[in-house]
Amino acid sequence: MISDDRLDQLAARVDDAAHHVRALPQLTREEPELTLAHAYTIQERSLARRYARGERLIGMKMGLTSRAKMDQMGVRDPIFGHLTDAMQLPNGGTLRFEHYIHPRVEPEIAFIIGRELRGSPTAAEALRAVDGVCAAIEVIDSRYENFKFSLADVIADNASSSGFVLSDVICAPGDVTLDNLGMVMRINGEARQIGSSAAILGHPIRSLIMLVELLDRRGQHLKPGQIVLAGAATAAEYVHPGDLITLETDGLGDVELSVHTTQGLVLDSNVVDEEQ
Ligand code: OOG
Ligand code: MG
Repeated sequence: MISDDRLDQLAARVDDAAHHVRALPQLTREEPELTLAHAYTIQERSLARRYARGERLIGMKMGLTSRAKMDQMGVRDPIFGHLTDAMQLPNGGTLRFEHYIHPRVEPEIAFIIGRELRGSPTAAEALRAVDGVCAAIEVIDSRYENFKFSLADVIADNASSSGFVLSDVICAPGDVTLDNLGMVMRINGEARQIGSSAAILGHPIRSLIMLVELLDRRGQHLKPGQIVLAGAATAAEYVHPGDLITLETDGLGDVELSVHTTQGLVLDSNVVDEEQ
């Protein structure tokens, strides 16, 4: 039996790893009995520590919603995580490499929620609750050594959430067909991942529905204004200082992010405190 204090301790451990940019052994090595319910509790408590530092919840993300991602990570079940304002980077902005352990990028579709969404909605109900749809690059950064984890580990680690960039163009849901929307992610001009929105559970709206159902089981729901990332359509790519990442989509906007280091920056916890 894992005690409540122990869950607090594990939440502090994953949060410290993220905050101080240090890789961590998998929690399930020490706690092989960790259940998915425990893992979501650790996730929530690690988020509480971010809120205490002044971060604000602005949305949710789904992960492992495509076969490509499941195969890449060796984990077969969709999961969700929380997005805070500190994770959002401007389109065309810069990712500060020192603030991440081993960042990877992936092409995504994002929904902007217009109306409260709870329970187990139909596709039509889910679409009616969506105000806007846009393209996104998600930056994931597992806090675990070698980017390796089990299902419970990755849930406890807030589904590797660490950054995201939305396109400037936000389409009305009626103006875009999401069943087979092409996406090309380039690094330094070279096409590295080519995919389709169909790879996301057949249609990204299914990912939104699944998120609402998973939240409902924990007595939660989506609120107006929240951003939802539906999960990557393709495998993720590691990025390195100097890289320029672009995402082009058919009908949704384009997204761009560059990766830099800051010469001479000495990383200590104060710097991370100021700049995360
Ligand atoms: C887990 C998060 C997966 C996605 O879009 O599938 C995810 C990971 O791969 O580290 O964000
Ligand atoms: Mg993702």
